[in-house]
Amino acid sequence: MSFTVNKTRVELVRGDITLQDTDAIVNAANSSLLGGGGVDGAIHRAGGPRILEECKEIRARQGGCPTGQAVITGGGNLTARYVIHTVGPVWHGGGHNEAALLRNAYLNSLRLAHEKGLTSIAFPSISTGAYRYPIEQAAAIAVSAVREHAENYDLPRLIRFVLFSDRDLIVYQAAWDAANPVK
Ligand code: AR6
Repeated sequence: MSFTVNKTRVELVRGDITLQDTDAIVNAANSSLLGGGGVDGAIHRAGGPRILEECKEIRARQGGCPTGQAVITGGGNLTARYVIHTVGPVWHGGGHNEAALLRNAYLNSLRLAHEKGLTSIAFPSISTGAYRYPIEQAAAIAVSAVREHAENYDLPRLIRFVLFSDRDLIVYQAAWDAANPVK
């Protein structure tokens, strides 16, 4: 599925984020920036040790990455030239500012891509794995943050959601449809 918002194409696909040919891929990292499981582990495995070295340099400078913020490194051995590491919230029931923090994770990643002049970026489903954010709610936040960025900025020109399962893809497609009813 793909859609156009202003000058940006938004795509929803099933796939593996480590294989994307976009300028940047986004990592669902943790505040330590030292790696982990899930998509974080897959990106560091596929990208090689250079990415972790850069994460450690950022840690030394700013002491990690707070929830909702984002930092950028090179892409190491990946096809993507950059990895944007963002930290989504852990789900604690919804009363701990989770929605705003998740929205910030998307918007701050897009802001970094815009500042770097990147033309394309791929996102995984942030916070919906180990961090247990209910995917229907997370998808609604993700698609509205992406739409908001695309309405206000011309870069990146391509924003791709890369969902890891058919079910996740269906949930994101439904969220997009719900947020963008056919007029
Ligand atoms: N490509 C695309 N999506 C993937 C891939 C992949 N290769 N691998 C997993 N996913 P998670 P979180 C999906 O747990 O919830 C890490 O340990 C997965 O199916 O990776 O934000 C970090 O270090 C799920 O839908 O991220 C943190 O400690 C989605 O990616 C913590 O997990 C996110 O799942 C972050 O948890």
